[in-house]
Amino acid sequence: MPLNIAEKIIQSHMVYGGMKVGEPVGLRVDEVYTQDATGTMAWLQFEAIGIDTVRVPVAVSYVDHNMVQSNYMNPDDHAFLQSAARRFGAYFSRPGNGICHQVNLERFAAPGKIALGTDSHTPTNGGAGMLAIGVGGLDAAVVMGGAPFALNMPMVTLIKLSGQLRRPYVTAMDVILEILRRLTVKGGVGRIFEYDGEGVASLDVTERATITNMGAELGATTSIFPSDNRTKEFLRAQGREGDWIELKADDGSKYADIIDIDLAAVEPMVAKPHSPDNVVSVRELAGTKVDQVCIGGCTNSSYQSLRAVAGILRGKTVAERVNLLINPGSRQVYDMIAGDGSLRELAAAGARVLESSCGPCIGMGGAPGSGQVSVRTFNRNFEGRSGTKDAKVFLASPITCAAAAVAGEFSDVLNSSVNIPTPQEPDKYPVCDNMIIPPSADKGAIIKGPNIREVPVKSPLADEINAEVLITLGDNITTDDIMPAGAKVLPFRSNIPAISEFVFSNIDSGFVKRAQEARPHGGGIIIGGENYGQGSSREHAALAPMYLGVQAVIARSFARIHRSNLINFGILPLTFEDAAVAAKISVGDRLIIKGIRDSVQNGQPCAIENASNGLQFTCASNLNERERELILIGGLLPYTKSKTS
Ligand code: MIC
Ligand code: SF4
Repeated sequence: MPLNIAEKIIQSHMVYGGMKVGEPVGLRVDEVYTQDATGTMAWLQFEAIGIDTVRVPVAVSYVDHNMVQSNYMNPDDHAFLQSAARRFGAYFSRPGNGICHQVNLERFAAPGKIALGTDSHTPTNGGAGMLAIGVGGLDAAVVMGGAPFALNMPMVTLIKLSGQLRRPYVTAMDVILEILRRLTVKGGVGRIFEYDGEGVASLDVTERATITNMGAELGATTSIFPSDNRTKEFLRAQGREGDWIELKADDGSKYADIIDIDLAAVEPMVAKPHSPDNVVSVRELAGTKVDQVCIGGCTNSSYQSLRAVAGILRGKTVAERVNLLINPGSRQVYDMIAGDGSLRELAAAGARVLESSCGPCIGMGGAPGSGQVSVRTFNRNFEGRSGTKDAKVFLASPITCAAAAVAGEFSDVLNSSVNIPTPQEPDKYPVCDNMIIPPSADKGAIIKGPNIREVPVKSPLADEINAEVLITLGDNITTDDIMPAGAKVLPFRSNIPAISEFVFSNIDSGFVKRAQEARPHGGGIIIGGENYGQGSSREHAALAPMYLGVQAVIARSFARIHRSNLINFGILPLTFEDAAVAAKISVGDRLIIKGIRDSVQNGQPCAIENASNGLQFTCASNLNERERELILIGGLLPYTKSKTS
């Protein structure tokens, strides 16, 4: 049977199951990587499982998210991660080496292989033909312990690229923004996007990676490009030609559907506040004043991008009203812009060049001022994520951003006289892995600072839930809404009791108090809309509510990673069979779900009574066999321990 690329990789890694859409499939994984903000939990969980050494061919622990070190907590986390990598046999990418996805693309991504990463933008590696999937920390820990990765087989959608980009004005960022405009933030749920068509050859690996990176904003399981001569050139330039294999879909392979994109017709695009799918052409915004510009992040910080930005800024000064911040994606990129004079051009123009880390993208510094307009090459512009609640954050290409930095306003770059060099892909990247510490035979002790606390574990599912509705929400609630990040909250990622004080704090300051009061009286229930939990992989958005006594989330639909995280921590994700009943549920109502263990076990709908108004309704649990076991026993950690003991 002819297979597409995703099916080829899945078939060659299949441990159990099949490739029937929606059915469970277990996969052997070639690489697992973590980053610091999700990694401390992942490595604590790995430790709790009680296995000596990672059982995947490659495990890498990156430090890139929280590098501000405003007190002991953050460097303590780094020390813990370094000691855990040494103890358990993982590579350790030291702070300063760069953003996990960019560094992984440079140094580890390999076509035809499977990677899991504890970050939703892991699909960046799909630019090099790797099937790379974002997961919660506990999923990663269990796979590092030797278990297959459990996934429900996604549909595969073909995105067929024709034509060529109108370079240098139109970039890969504009392509993915155009796709987001068409498909929205829920358009990719349950799907893998596979790219093909004659336009593919015109994109280099870093451009492809921009597109697969931001496929996460579509809610997709992952996105992947073929592995062709461009992939080979990239790997050769990284000194890793040996990792190359050719990868293309068989003639006659099937897809769930096909989307056509003519690259020549793509215009410079911008996502307006506060969602990555709120996309318009930059033309429509020409003249809108800009106060801050941020360039970098894991979406658009390759050497080629920064070289183009330096070209635009050459000999100019950043507009008086604008603050320009730049995070080179990796130390390799930093090295290159330093070597070719770009760094000097950027600094001379007034750019504030920061370290190779996530920085302003996750609100770790670089917050805009009150009500300011910030335009960023990043992938998310959720309300408040920048650290400033009333800031208006736009997402755009490095070209659009650099032009805005100089002009102090958006401009129609396509029809402007902006002079932009078209940087060529380097023949050879400066490879130096001295910031990556390889696994060593000398294991050493694990170092845990006082802010690093044990992972809380839930008790098995009770037969009855009798809990209070804590919050009712609309569609597309993000994990940033549930569990904010940023400079104030991120330092508590290793301390669940402390971080739980911030659950929903950006959208409902009374939530935590209500949850704490409800906890001794049966706990709480969250009512969501469509695509509940979109965005990041942070399992804290499940773990902290679990710690606060949340028993179930009832929504119209869930984002993939968050749904898995809820199940992993024993929180029941239920979907309304009749969505209209949601309007009859209010904060403070008591919901009673009787005989719930039986309903879950038998895959039956759960009958729910709203004791506050007598409303009776049903919800589906839609759990597969493994997920039922997880929910019944209280989550993935007790489940894994029960299997290994
Ligand atoms: C993000 O971009 O939201 C993050 C921060 O990288 C998250 C991970 C996290 O919350 O630590 C993600 O994308 O998964
Ligand atoms: Fe870091 Fe932002 Fe990328 Fe998340 S999206 S990994 S915070 S740069």
